[in-house]
Amino acid sequence: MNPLREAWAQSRAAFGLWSVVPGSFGVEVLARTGADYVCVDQQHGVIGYDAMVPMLQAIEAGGAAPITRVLSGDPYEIMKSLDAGARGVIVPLVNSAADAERSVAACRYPPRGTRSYGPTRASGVIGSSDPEVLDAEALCLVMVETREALERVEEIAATPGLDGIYIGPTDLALSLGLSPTLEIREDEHVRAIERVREACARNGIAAGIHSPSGEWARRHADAGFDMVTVATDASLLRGAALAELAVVRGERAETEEGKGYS
Ligand code: 3PY
Ligand code: MG
Repeated sequence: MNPLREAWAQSRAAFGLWSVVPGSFGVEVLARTGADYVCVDQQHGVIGYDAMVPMLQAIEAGGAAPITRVLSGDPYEIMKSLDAGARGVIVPLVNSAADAERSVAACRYPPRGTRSYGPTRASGVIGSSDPEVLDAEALCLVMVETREALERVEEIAATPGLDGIYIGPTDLALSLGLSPTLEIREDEHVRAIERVREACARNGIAAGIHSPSGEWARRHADAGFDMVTVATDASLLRGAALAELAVVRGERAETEEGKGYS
């Protein structure tokens, strides 16, 4: 069973980690922490397709669900990531129900969708080459992270076959004319995030969100989010390195408050 789906089957929020640093060992370490999922970020991570494949293998071996944020909504990128054994995709910058439908279609074989048949690694990972089983296993999440998407979030959330919406708080803040941050403090940012969560709840799909820390992740889970990314490998490395350097130098550790994106 995929631990991300298992969390949802148990009606609890799934907690995950995010990787922007290439290399299989780092994500294997993350996957062995008991995180429900580890996401390989092909959009903003410094990670290409060839680097991603062994990362998916290491995450699966480490016991977390390997998912990936694809570079774009290009259906061929979505299909290629699923063929490589990603248990799900997160598609950035989806601004309409038509965009969401196209992403869902890329995750499903005909007659349900447009995915081309060739589950090269996926059939081994999932243990079946049956198109219906592969369809049922592939999670499709789209990102709402612009004003345009927010205004149409009720239609996007109603897209048939969509498994969930994942919020990118930083892009959403920028698009709303606010400073780019993962910390949800401004009223307009707070209202926007709640509107997306409610649209997901009304349509019975997962509401996911990116967060900068365990503290923010806890708040999102308490607010009813079903999928919360707790931290990225780069921010964890930087935070731990700064903390230890501060100790050896007898300085106060730099606060991570307001660290913005990563
Ligand atoms: C955002 O905050 O915009 C994201 O895409 C998070 O990675
Ligand atoms: Mg974004």
